[in-house]
This record gives sequence, C-alpha cells and structure tokens, in this order.
Amino acid sequence: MTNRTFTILKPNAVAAGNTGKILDMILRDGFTIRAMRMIFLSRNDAARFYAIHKGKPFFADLVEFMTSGPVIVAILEKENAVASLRTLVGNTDPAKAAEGTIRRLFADSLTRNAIHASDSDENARQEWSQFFTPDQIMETDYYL
Ligand code: FUP
Repeated sequence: MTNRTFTILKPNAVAAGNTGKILDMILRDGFTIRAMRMIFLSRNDAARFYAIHKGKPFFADLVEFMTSGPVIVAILEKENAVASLRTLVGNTDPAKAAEGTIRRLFADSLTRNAIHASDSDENARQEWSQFFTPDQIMETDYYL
C-alpha cells in the first residue's frame, strides 16, 4: 500500500552539504516528496520530537545537536514508505548500518546520525503534524 513517512535531514547533513546527495538517494529509491522545508528547531521542538527519550543519558546531547543548525523536514510517499525509508536509512548506529545506507555514508556518530526516519505509520503522522499543517502537504500529482 502507498503510504507516507516523515524524515528530518539533521544539522550535520545540512552543514556538511550532503542534503542534495541524500535527497537524490531518497528520490532514486522511488519516494515522492509531498512536503518539504528548511527550519531551525527550537529546544522545545527538539525536546517534543524526541520526548520518548526524555530522561535517557543521551537526551541532552541529542537536543543540543538537533538545535545546532538548520534541518530539512519532509513528508515522503512510497509503497510501504515507513519500512522502505528505514531500510534506506540503516541502523541508528552508523557502525552497524549496512553498506550503502544513508547513515553508513553520512552519519558522524550514533547521535550525529544525519537523518531521522519514522518507525510506524502512526508515529509518522504524529511527527509530521508537528511541522506541517494539512494545507502545506501536496495532495495532487501536479506533474502527471
Ligand atoms: P532511530 O529510530 O533509528 O532514529 O533511533 P531511536 O529512536 O532509538 O533514537 C533516536 C535518536 O537518538 C537517534 F537518531 C540518535 C539518538 N540516540 C543517541 O544519541 N544515543 C543512543 O544511545 C540512542 C539514540
């Protein structure tokens, strides 16, 4: 089934100039971009986004990193979008990520791992709702 997922190209990917290469990998893998923009996360944004990790030892570093520079947020559509993007992105820890995955290629460390990919349909919807209103999501294939 065609569905949608949510991604964040994280501050290290933006700072290193890797967003073009990463988006190219995503598009070549068959995803359609339904919404996208560059934003600066506030500490509140980052803490809310990663609320599930609050209290963990890496939480402060994670919030610090996610607010260290601009990020690109996007909604992506494809068959089995959530699982498909998680495969393309690779393991959370780049040392364990498969050859050719985005994190293997562009992550600097476990925390500075270049990209976020939602882990379920429900979380994807909840995550993109933090950054996009319904009118900001392209519902029509204008180019067809
Ligand atoms: P993922 O779903 O692959 O993004 O991984 P998690 O939800 O488990 O973790 C969210 C983010 O927290 C990761 F992208 C990186 C960071 N993290 C750490 O910095 N240290 C850890 O031990 C685990 C996660």
